[in-house]
Amino acid sequence: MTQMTAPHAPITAEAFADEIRNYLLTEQGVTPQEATVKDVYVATAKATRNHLVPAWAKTRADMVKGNTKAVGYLSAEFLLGRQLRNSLLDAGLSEQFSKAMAELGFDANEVVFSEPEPGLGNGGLGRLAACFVDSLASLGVPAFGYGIQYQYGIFRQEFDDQGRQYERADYWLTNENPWGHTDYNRDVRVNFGGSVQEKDGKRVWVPDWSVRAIPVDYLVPGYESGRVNTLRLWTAKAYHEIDLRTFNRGDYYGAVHNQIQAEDITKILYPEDSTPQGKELRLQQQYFFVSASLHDAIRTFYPGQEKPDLTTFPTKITFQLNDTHPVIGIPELMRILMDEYGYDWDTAWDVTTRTFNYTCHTLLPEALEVWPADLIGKLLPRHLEIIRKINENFVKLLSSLTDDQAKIDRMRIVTEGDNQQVRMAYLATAGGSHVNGVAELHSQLLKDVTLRDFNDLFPAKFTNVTNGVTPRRFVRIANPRLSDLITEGLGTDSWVSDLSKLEGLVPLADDDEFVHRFAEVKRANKRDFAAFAKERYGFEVNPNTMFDSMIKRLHEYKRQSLKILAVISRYASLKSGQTKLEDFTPRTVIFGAKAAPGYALAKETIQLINNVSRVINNDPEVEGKLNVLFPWNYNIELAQNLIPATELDEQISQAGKEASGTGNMKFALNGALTVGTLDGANVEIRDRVGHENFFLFGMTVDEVEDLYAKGYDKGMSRQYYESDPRLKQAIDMVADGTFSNGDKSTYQNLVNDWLNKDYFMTLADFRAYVGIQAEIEKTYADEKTWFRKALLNTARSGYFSSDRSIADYLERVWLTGPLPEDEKLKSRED
Ligand code: GPK
Repeated sequence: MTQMTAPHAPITAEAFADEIRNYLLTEQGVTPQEATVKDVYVATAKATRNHLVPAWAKTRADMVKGNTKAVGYLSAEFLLGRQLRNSLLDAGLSEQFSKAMAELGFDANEVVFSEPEPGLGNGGLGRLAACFVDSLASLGVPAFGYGIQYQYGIFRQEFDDQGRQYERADYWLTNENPWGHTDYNRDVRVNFGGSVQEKDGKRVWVPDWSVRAIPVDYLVPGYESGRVNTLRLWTAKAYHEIDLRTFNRGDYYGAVHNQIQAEDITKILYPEDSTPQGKELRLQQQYFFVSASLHDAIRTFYPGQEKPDLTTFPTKITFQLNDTHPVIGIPELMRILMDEYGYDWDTAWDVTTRTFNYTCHTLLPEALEVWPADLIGKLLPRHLEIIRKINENFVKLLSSLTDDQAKIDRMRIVTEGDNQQVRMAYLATAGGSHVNGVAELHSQLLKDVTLRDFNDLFPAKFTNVTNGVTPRRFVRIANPRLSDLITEGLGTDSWVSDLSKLEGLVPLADDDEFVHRFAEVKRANKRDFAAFAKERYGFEVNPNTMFDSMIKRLHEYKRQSLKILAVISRYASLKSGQTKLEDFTPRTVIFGAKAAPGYALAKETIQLINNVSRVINNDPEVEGKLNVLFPWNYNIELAQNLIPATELDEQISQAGKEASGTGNMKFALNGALTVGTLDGANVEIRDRVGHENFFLFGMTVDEVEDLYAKGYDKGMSRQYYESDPRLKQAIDMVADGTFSNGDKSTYQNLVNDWLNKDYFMTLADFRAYVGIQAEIEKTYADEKTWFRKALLNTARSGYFSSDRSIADYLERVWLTGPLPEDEKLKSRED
């Protein structure tokens, strides 16, 4: 990667302060003396954005006039996190910002904190999309992110006095949003409903309602690439907001019915992660943003052309389907090509299959979306016809490839019989060029299990791209102390754009002085976190304890219950004197997790964690030794504060269930050691950081399969409960009311599940987990050894940069690259 400058002439802090004053006055209408922190945030955001706009316009122009195929990343979620620090970094204005705030008399951090966090995603999948657009821009690849600007993002989580989760709406857009530019002049009509009619031998869709899709553009600056891409998030508006005749009759609600129906489409993010509900509004959302995006791409790449040659479309842009959510784009592009531009089926199919690629993010069958054919037919009748024809042709193709009728039946895109279903993962696999999983193990299991039949017949479609995370947000910005130390150790800060350079730190693991300073960074970050936790949550945190974190969505397969049972067991043994207080490594155990609002067992687990925390934290016998924290509303901000302070990271999913994980990468980069199973990207992290620097435990995928074959989930878990006294004691404490003021019914569902089903084998892995924790404590007792291992985790995790993931996609899937350098330099001169 070449070293590039920021996309603008650098300015002084004084000049930047002047620009901010100017925005305050001309747009907010306040003097610096009158301005509040929020005013200053908005003005600073606008001034920063302004510096990026020329490179943004240039990047778009170069993309349209050049010959470099662009990437369209279609995703229902982009979990961005706050924008200010990142935009300042990429605009080369970070230092000017600090000084300008001092000059204006404002606290820089307070200004940063006053930005509401855009939570337009549920978890890993949405955050990955945000990392990927950052890396695309940083590599100089022309790209659009396409998605939805939800008016309400992921819910705000709060806990009631019983420790139960409740959800509040996330009002992130109630104040001025300086980052999003609403482009009313580039709207797109999106149609729904109606029927298909025959006209002059052609099938014609006659929809019965439509919605106006309006783009809201976010700038996606690259780090030192001189490029700024676009994240285009659509918002829905009605064409006719009010029906005056109805209003005049006195029916005020009826008069705005149209508006409500239209605007509901982008009202709220569905909060289910990995277990979507097949709701009609969700299908409306999917079609809405995908249809608008495809039309937008055609308009962008064939400007002003009445009859564009769309057979060249796959040379202009390649679309990545981020999971099954945008897969309706396949029949939509077919429809656009045939019905709007007059191409025949075969040409349309050829173009479509060369345009799309599909990333699968799961192995859980319930996360692979399936839509009732009736529902698609009601909302998108023409698309259902097209899907049926795709299915018919696909079955014909299969028949020419195999005689195995059972296999052909298994592979149908549309199921047969009553209640026909459309399997979106199969549609994506049949209708795109490539299919990839998100870690090596995951991609292998996709080929061997989930999409096995497809791999048998179309092996060339399948590939792997291991996930990655952006080092800008998750190291450079989140962990400035570590960043400075790395830069010092390497003698350059080029690692921020080429993370493989971290490897150069490996020899420093034998330099006691450097390891000591690495440890000092961690300790300072722990003190910072303790202060943050005190201020934000009112928690008392002892920074002289081991920080042990588990942050991720609450899901049975991720096994927060394994962690909490081990904590309970440890607590019990401290109380009974089985573990001597003086032999014990004091720990602060930190959980962060949201549960889908309708996921009962997950919510019960949250309640249990909160009450275990309450009991342990109020027990003077273990004070200063064991502390359990559950900061509510886990989000990007909390991640950025906690990850740099964490020493032990928990990645303890049942083997074969976590597709990749990305938190695991963020922790390793920030010098935490992982305790984990052989699952997802844990496998690759362990191979890279060294097996001796990773705490492995638990069953493997094969062992899990063998245990299912023996009938584990049909009642075998009880044997584990009966035969392990520590496990039995922990579960009994949950059942007997220790964590519910004596009430035995509070955790009844959880206890029942553990003893009778335990599908994800928490009980079967308990012994191994408790065993590895003892080993962890032994290692932690020797500080030098621990931090040497931690440093090696940082040094050897450079591979997990999302820049590397994007480079892999470019080579294996998208078959394109950065805009040419000379084009950029030339265009910057003219
Ligand atoms: C997978 F299927 C899904 C989903 O609906 N949401 C989601 O966040 C996650 N994911 C996987 O669970 C993680 O293992 C993976 O790292 C992440 O997607 C990104 O690929």
